Amino acid sequence: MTKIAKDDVLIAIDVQNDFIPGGALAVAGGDAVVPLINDLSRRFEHYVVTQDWHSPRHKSFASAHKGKEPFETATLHYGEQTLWPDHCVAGTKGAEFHPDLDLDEAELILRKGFRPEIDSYSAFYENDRATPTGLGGYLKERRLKRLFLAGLATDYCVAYSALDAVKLGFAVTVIIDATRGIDLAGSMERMIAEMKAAGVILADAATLG
Ligand code: VGL
Ligand code: ZN
Repeated sequence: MTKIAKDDVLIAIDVQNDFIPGGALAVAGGDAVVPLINDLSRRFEHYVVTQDWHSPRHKSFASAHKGKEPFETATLHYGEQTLWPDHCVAGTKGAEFHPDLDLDEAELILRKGFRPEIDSYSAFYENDRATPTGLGGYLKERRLKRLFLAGLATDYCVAYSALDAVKLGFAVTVIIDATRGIDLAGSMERMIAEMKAAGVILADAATLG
């Protein structure tokens, strides 16, 4: 058991309609994380949520690249980028949070990926690995040190956020049964291994009390 402390933070990553079965970039079982996260949100003193929030014709969309299909890659100004189906376009239904996600306890809603030329998997840095979102500063200024991550997708936005958080000096747990992955070309196994190697703790929700 891990005891939840007063200055621990729950961060729910991208629990949005487009990542739920039926959505534009559906993650299998994505809706199963919602009740777990709702329950956790009431047990943590601090609760932050992120929202993937793209401009139409965002450069991470295959549709913005002539002749490209979703899940292929392209070279953008910061390097290689996986191309996705159009998803989480600002102001659309798909970008909204899952209707059952309880946001009453959320103290911050952080949007990311809104710059048309840069994607942002991580809640801390965009995919150029240099542009900060401000979340690291927010948490540090508030002296919050232990982060517990849940949400979608395990192998993209959750994993990139966890790895960046470790680099920023936070103690990081991924609540693994409150996440679901995309699993593109072995990404699930690879990112779980990377998280473990970086010192990220993987724990089930039932072990937090
Ligand atoms: C995500 C791919 C593209 C995620 C967001 O939330 O994991 N993955 N945009
Ligand atoms: Zn996205």
